[in-house]
Amino acid sequence: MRTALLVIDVQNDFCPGGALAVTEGDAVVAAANALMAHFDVVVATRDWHPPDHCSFASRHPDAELYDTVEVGGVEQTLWPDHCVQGSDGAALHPELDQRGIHLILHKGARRDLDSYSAFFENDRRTTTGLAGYLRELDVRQVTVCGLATDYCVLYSALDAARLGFEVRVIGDACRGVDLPDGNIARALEQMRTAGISII
Ligand code: VGL
Ligand code: ZN
Repeated sequence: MRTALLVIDVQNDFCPGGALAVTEGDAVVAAANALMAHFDVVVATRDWHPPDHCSFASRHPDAELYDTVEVGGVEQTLWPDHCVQGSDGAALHPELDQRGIHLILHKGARRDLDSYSAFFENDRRTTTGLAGYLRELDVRQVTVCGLATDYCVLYSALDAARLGFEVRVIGDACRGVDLPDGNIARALEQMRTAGISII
């Protein structure tokens, strides 16, 4: 049985100075680098949106930033334009050690469907293929770190647990958006309730 580290969305746009900056987002880089050597398989994800992605408030002139709207029957929070495919903002943080990464998985690449989780897009049905990749490599235990605790880390960890992996989240190696207020604490509680160890 093998172990995997998921390094979620450690991209410039989620770090200080980025389009959707998470407070201290860049603080996870050193931790992620130090963790990589301890796992058999390392997967990094990149939020990877087309320029007219449905999660961008700029696509919804009648709504406000951070409002929730419905897109094709799926609830969608509206964000600033971020992680546009091929842009500097979408690049992995320059100090993230890419030598340790086996797979870079793009998510959120469909114009009309967002993906917080590394496993399923937000319709909760469209798979990214990651579970199959990990299972084929005999991975049973998945450890999650990265950005943001209350969005992409949360949904990735919950999906991993639901798929039957043993899941751990490294608290020190994650930072969150905390929007709305208290969202990080709620996310940690939700993960614990799902049987995920926050270590
Ligand atoms: C994320 C909001 C929008 C994340 C991605 O990586 O947590 N959050 N897109
Ligand atoms: Zn996004």
